[in-house]
Amino acid sequence: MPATIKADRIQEGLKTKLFGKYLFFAREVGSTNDWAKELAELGAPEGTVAIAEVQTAGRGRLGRKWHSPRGGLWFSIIIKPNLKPAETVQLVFLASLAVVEVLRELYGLKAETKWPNDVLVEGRKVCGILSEMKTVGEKVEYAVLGVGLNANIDVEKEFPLELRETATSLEKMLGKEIALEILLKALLEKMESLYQIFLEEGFNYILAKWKTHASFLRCEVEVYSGDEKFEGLALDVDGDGALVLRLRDGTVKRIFTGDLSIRVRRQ
Ligand code: BT5
Repeated sequence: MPATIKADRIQEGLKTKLFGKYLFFAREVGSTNDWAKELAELGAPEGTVAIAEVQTAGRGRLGRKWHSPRGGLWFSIIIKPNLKPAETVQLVFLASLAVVEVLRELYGLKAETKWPNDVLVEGRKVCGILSEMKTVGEKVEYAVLGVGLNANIDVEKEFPLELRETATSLEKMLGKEIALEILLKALLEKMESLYQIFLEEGFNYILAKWKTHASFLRCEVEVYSGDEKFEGLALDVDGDGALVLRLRDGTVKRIFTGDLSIRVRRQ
């Protein structure tokens, strides 16, 4: 049985003002994003966290299944940003940057960001971020930022065949289990401090740091976006969070959402 979260330890010594001040824990829920949305509807304040040991209906983008067995870190946080709906993508960058920095600082792992919402270790997905929101007109009433991090997961045993090639876990990378409550605490502290910087300095600071960990930049990549497939050189990620791709015919295209894989790594 993998080590799971010690819920009573999470808030012990937690050095945040907002994030995790209110924390809801369950052994099992459908999706912590859905749970956090319900809490937001009931008036839960910014920084409220919903966390579960197991998700029975964990989701990725476009309703894809997110495997969430015991041992992983599955949580969602309510944010009430003063952003336009299209700008909430910035929170995804903030969250993935926080995960990368924490994995580097706590465990010395060479974690990397991958556009648009992934964190990789040794080229495999260890974490995905899902941002959802409620809007009223052009205003965001709240956003829910879901973080799924494969922590104490035996990839070979717990994941279906198709994921074993593409996914990894901290346990697999470190050869041991980690204390989930220490990881969660570090993540909440990092997310809150980056959010503070984000509010004061704007998105550019976050994006610039995110790019320093983005190994796909300047690589030959392919991107599936909707029904289309694009191939080319990943030039940049711009201030709208769009991938800037130089296509084979030399034209430059901005892509707002999709799935990217690296074809040829840069030397
Ligand atoms: C994501 O979607 O990567 C967002 C994942 C967000 C999960 C968190 S957990 C807490 C909160 N509550 C939720 O219900 N969701 C959030 P996307 O980029 O669309 O990637 C989904 C794809 O990743 C799937 O189609 C699989 O191929 C793959 N996948 C599924 N489970 C995985 C896992 N545990 N680790 C790595 N890859 C996985």
